[in-house]
Amino acid sequence: MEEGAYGLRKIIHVDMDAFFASVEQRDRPELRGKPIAVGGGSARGVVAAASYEARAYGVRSAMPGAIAARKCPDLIFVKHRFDAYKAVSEQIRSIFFEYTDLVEPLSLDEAYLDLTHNKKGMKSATLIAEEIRQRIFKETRLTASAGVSVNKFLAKVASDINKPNGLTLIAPHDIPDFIDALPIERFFGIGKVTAEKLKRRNIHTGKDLKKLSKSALSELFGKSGPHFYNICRGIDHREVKPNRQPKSISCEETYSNNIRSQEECHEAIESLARRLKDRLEKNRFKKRHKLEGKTITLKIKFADFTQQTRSKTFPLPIGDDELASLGIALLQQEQIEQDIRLLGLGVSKLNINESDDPEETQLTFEF
Ligand code: DCP
Ligand code: CA
Ligand code: CA
Repeated sequence: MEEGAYGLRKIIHVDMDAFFASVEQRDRPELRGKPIAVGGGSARGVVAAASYEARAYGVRSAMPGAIAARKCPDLIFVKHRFDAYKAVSEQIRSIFFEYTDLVEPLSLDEAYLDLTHNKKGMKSATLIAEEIRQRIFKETRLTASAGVSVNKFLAKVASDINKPNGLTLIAPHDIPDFIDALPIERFFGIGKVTAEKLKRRNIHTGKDLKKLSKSALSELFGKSGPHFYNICRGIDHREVKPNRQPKSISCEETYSNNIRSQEECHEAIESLARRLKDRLEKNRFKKRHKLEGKTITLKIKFADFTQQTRSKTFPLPIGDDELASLGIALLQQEQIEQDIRLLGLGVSKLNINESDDPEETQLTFEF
């Protein structure tokens, strides 16, 4: 890809085709070529995924099963098998990591990759995207679509264009025309409601969107206004952020005056436990998972700079309200002979893999 006003990055977005439905058709040959819906089979259930055969009848994800059945009388409802999807997700992620560490999964079936400096030293992001799609097919017998461009916004829009089993490149010199012609519904982040609002103002394409002033965009999109101002000009500086999961979460404090008494120690640990709880809560909110640890660790640095860590692991995750008392129990485990200059409290063996997928939290309906 050539250099230009858009920057030098090579970003791809890879997304599996009809993900849950394709996994079911792969594993149950009798479902191949048939209209199927994963989920939506129960009285109030909603369709999670529809095979392409079902989509031809207008069946879509998030559609109530009853409506889907009316649209497509031959629709076969299939129960979800989350473990199978998760296994495929891990397979594709390990393929991604062979090319770059800058992999940002958005859900089980899709990710952004920054291939500007890739591990294979390949120049063409398009060739890598094609290679990745072939590897995915070889290893999982499932198809993926990919978009290649200079930033996340364009790569994501591109991956949708030749779906299923397609590859789309939006090269720098094509960007202005591409965006001008792009219907507003195709802009990631413009939902149905906003799209209707825009259309009432006679805004249908990227070209129309570009005519809006910064303040008009901020009125429409709130704090995302500047983002929309940029993306309709093909500019998106957001980095591909690998969401590395923490292995442990801890807090520590070095005391300006060494701690001597048991009381001071208890107070210090209680204060650390409050901070730790705070950090756990913030991470839970950000990452949308339960985030609790099974191991608690107390770190003690003494006046002579020697250091000790004491920990205990439990069969069940530790609740926030137990952090202080467990920390104090670790302190009391062994006689303290010296003044203390630093204390640290942390949890590890985190349960981050149990529900760290946005997909899973997105599943608010029944299957
Ligand atoms: N999913 C879900 N609930 C939704 C949307 C999706 O449970 N409201 C699940 C089922 C999908 C998977 O996530 O198979 C991936 O979602 P996509 O939006 O990528 O849709 P598909 O992969 O099914 O289809 P496409 O080929 O359009 O990407
Ligand atoms: Ca998909
Ligand atoms: Ca997806």
